[in-house]
Parts: sequence; C-alpha cells; structure tokens
Amino acid sequence: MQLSRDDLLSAYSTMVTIREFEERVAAEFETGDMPGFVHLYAGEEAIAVGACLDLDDTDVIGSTHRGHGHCIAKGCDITGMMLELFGRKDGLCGGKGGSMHIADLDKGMLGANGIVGAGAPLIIGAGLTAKTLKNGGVAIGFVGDGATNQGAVFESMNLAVVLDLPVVFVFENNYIGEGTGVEYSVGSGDIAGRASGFGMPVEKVDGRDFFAVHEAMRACIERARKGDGPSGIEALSPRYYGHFEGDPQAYRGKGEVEKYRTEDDCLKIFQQRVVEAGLLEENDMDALRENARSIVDDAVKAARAAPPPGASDLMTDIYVSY
Ligand SMILES: Cc1ncc(C[n+]2csc(CCOP(=O)(O)OP(=O)(O)O)c2C)c(N)n1
Repeated sequence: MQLSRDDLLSAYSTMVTIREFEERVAAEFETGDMPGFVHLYAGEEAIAVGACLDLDDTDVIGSTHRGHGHCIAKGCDITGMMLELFGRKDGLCGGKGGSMHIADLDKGMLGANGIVGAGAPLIIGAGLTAKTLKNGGVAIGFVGDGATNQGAVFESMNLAVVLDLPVVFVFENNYIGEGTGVEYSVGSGDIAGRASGFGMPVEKVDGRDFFAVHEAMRACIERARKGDGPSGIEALSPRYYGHFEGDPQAYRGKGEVEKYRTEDDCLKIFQQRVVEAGLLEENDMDALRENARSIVDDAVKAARAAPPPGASDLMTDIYVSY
C-alpha cells in the first residue's frame, strides 16, 4: 500500500514531534520543576503513529501509563499537553491529571492510565458504544507486554470477541515491564499467539518499522469498520528511557540503550526507507524536525509562564455530567 506524500510527511512529523516532546520532557523533569511521575515513550513512536494514522475523531484510543506518544499521534495539542505535565490550570485536564492521567475526549483520547491494563476494558465500552450507535467508529487499545498478563485484559479480549466489537488491540512489546523481561513474565512469551487464542486474528510486527505497523493496522481497522469484529497486532520495539524518569535501569546491559538508539531507531529506519525510495527529501525531513523542536520549545515556555490551578479549582471536575 503506497502512502501519499502528505501522509508520509504527516507520519514523520508526528513521529519527530513525539521524539522531541519526550527528549525535552526528560530534560525538564530533571530540573525538578515538573511534578508527578513520568514514563517516556521515545523509541516506540512508529507504533503509535502507525496505529493512529488512519483514525479520525469518531475513533477512540485507550492508553497506558506511557501515554504521551499515543496522545500526540491522536492529535492532542502539544501546548495543552506540556501545560498538563507541568500541572498548569490551562493544561488538557486543568493541570490535575498530569502525565499518567492525561486525556482529551474531544480528540477521542480516553486517557493515559496509572492502572496497568485498565485501558483495555475502557475500549470495550467505547467499542460497544460505536457498535450500538453504528457510527463507524473504531476503538483502539494500547496494552503493554506486562499488561497482557492482567486479568482485565484477558476479560477484555474475551468480551471483544463474544460481543463482536469494532476493537483493535495494540500490544506494545518493549521487551520489559518495569524491570522484568517478557521471557520471564509472559507465559509462552508469545503475546500475539496468546491473544489469538481468544478467536481473533493478531499479527506480530516489527514495531520499529512504521510501514509494517501501519499496514497491519490498516487491515485491522478496515475489518472493524466493516463489522467483522476485533483483531490486534503485537508490535515489538524497545523503549529508550527507564521505566520511569529517575529509574537507574540496573536491569539493562552495558551499551544496550546506545545500540537501540543507533540500530533500532524507528525515525532513522523511516528516513532511510523514504529517502532511498525517492519519496521524501532529507531537507524536508530536517525542516519537520526543526519545526517540531520549536513547537515543543514554545510549549515549554508557555507552560513555565502559566499559573497552576487555584484553590477554587479543587472541587471541580470531580463528577462527570451527562
Ligand atoms: C494493576 C497494576 N499493577 C502494577 C502496577 C505497577 N506498574 C506500573 S507500570 C508496570 C509495568 C508495566 O509494564 P508494561 O505493561 O510492559 O508497560 P511498559 O512500562 O513496558 O510500557 C507495573 C507493574 C500498576 N501501576 N498497576
């Protein structure tokens, strides 16, 4: 499937925006001025962008505790996100959600989630809504490798199949959950195989390869839109940062992350593919990266200058009104 030049530019732009956002958040967090807990997604950009490229605002995603990349891929505002991470009043969730509970319902982003595996049941509800309303919407659930061991995820897979929902599971296998490797924690080690045991097609793809992720996701999304039920992908790609910011990463080998950054970088893989094929020029791609850097820089400046929520905001956003 050949993507248009605009699609390729858009995909690369979103991938570099996620990378610039994450690298900058790492630096800002180190200053001590960013409250809360932060889990970075750098290294896994091709998964979020490949999964979300064909979605629109009627489609929803459920995220994980490592959710910035999912937010950006689903179209959330960068400044609103940065304000949220800094705990500012005008952040996407009024500065009260922070990194692990960031959400934007207008963009179909149901939220990052501090409870591992809890995004999966949320997208079952969203999938049931789309099926009931017949609005053509699809619900995508991002689930980490560690989260695939959670009972709630197993129940969600079962319900997706039993209720024949327009749902796609994106199992993000970054080889490790906190400090425990997949080979130790996942029975059989085969996440796709285990998920397909529920009775839906689940393809294993190279998560560093945007094109592989996108191609597989396109089939899953089309299947869901046609009413043919749930499916999924297991996408493998390493994360570059620790489990959380401040993690000493004693569980990692010497030079492991450097190898990932040089040999497994999804941005480099993308660039090499499109430049060699004559589809995009390096100059245009460099300009997109510069642009992303300046958007993120402006967002940090805006966040640092913005006020936190006031005492009067303490009792707001507690109940949802329908
Ligand atoms: C229900 C629950 N159990 C345990 C935790 C603690 N915890 C936070 S992240 C994490 C590991 C998740 O690993 P994975 O799903 O592979 O995601 P990754 O961090 O690798 O992206 C754990 C065990 C939690 N937040 N929620």
